[in-house]
Amino acid sequence: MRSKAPSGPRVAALVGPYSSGKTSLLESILKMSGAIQRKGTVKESNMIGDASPEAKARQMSTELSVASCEYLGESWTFLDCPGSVELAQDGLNAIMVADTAVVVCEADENKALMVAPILKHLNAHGIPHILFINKMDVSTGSVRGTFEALQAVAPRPLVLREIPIREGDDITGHVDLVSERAFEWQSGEESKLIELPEAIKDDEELARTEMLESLADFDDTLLENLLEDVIPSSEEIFANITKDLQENLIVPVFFGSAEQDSGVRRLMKSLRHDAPDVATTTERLGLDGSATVAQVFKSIYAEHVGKLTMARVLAGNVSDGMTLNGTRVSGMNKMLGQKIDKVAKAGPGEVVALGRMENVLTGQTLTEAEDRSLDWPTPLSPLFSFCIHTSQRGDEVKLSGALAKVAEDDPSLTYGPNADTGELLIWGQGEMHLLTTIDKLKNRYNLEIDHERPQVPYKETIRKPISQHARHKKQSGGHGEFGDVHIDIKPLPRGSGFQFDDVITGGVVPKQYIPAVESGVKEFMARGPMGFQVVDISVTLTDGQFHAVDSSEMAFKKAAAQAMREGMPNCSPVLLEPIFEVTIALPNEFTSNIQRLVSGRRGQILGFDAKPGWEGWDEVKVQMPQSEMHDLIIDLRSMTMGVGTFSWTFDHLQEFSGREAEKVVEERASGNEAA
Ligand SMILES: Nc1nc2c(ncn2[C@@H]2O[C@H](COP(=O)(O)OP(=O)(O)O)[C@@H](O)[C@H]2O)c(=O)[nH]1
Ligand SMILES: [Mg+2]
Repeated sequence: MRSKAPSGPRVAALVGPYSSGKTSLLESILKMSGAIQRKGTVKESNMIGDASPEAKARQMSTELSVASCEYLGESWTFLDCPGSVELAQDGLNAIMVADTAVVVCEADENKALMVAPILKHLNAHGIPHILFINKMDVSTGSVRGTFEALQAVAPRPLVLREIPIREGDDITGHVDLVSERAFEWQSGEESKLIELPEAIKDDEELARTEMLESLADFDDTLLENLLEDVIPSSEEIFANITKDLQENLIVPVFFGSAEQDSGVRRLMKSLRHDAPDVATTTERLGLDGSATVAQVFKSIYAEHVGKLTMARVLAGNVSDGMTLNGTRVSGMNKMLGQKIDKVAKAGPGEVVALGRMENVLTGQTLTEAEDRSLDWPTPLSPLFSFCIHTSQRGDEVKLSGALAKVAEDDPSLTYGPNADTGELLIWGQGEMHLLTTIDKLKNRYNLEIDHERPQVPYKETIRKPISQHARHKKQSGGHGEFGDVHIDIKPLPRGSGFQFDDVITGGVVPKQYIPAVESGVKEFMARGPMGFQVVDISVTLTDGQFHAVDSSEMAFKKAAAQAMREGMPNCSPVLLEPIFEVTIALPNEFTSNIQRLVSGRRGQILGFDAKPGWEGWDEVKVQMPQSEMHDLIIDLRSMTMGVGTFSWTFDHLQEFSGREAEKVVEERASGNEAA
């Protein structure tokens, strides 16, 4: 039953945790549709979606891949999103242009939490989605248990569409709860219609009632019927499911095995009947739909081809030679994994790769004339960093060019020099994300990159004031050098920076030399007695002497630096370390464990609250030294099944003493000797 035919090709994003079987599901679909002849396996590393050298090296998807096919005369494009939390950005972007998302997960109650973040994101953007519980051929977990565990973390009501038929521990087929027809799975083939097994009739009835009750929450007629014990027709139920999915009211749940091709046809049929089309999606995105509009969801720099801009046409037609956002479209392609086919024109619903749109960025909306921008997710905040450098001298310029391109491909990657340490830093979502990035720089730009843990930009200050006298005097043949200064060095409150003034009267230090005194002081402050930049002090020039012939700016500068060098060690110098304010987001069942994580890293909890819009999640506000944050995300993830995350800002500098601080100073000193 279908109320109206879908307009144009449809797009489904395959999302879900790492290794749940998204790429395998894509292969199964492509094979079923005839788009590919044979399935590769992840181990063979010739999966349609995992062809880049970085993906092959890791035997996992490291980037979004795009594949199109025809199924029963209708056109589909699948966006296979990498599942790793560290590579989540591509998926968050891809769901924005999809009509539906298929959330692939495993039949394991204990892993349900890993599905929570993507469900929250889909719900937040109102994107219709279906759940596919995969790996039923090997899983020991129950469909029912998994369903309940998923419901506990899902913002929308889940509706189980089928129940399993079991033989011992194995699942051999399913019963469709709408049509009440039973099917036996045949590996690689279409399932066989069988008699509904007597043994599961009761279960089936119970599950069906439950499904109908869920649907009745969104339909008054259905509710009335149920209350009066009127059994609705299959047509009526199907129509309800279609409407409820399209309006993102419910999440239908299917199960199967991507590897055995079981339940995949069932899933495709459901997509075919229930997934919204591009017109519905265009409406959801708030477009009126007459002029040409295409949304860019990914940019790829590919060897030999240059830059490819992946866009979905939402309205109108995009054709080769057309000018979009001021740039001429030069070459249009459709993609099947690595295979690229040239096309001249693409209509509403289609996904195309546009050539040489150099100035167009991921997230931009392409139009011919008007300036438009659709709702687009903000890039994930940086969580982990490395300091990088090229091993080849002279490659620095090449590196910054390559980084610009890689970062354009991947908005969750940022880079730039650290103002305090001068190191070139790359920031991303975790160690694997950054190592993949370094691989890309090597594989695609031929750059050999070394990486290490970034330095912490410690500073230092003083706790005691002092008055210091210094005289710089040199007699060397003709002109000598003479400068004599008295300075007061005083500590200032945190965050004051540096102040310089003078109380010179009677010209004991001539006016023209006073700025030289200040610059001598400043020069010294770049590296205090502990080896770090000095902050939060004031220096006052109180007295001095000059010589009519031998005094010069240079002489006074040297005298001032000498006064600092001699005086500062007696001012009770102390190290300052940067303290960040960190907001940790995590499922509230883990909140009580945060104390241990935070206190183990010299941090302090400021408070916690429910995370707005994320039911069941907390936000914990914490202050923590920057030096303890390098691998915070690693521990946080291992404590929260990979889903915890945080954001941070610099808060203040704080005195740092004791054994740990001494070690920092020692390391700094020995590092200098080596340099
Ligand atoms: N037994 C079984 N293994 C599966 C199934 N689907 C995927 N796998 C395996 O699970 C692993 C991860 O699959 P993959 O498709 O790469 O997961 P992705 O990270 O979600 O793309 C691979 O070793 C697959 O062979 C399935 O239905 N049954
Ligand atoms: Mg994959």
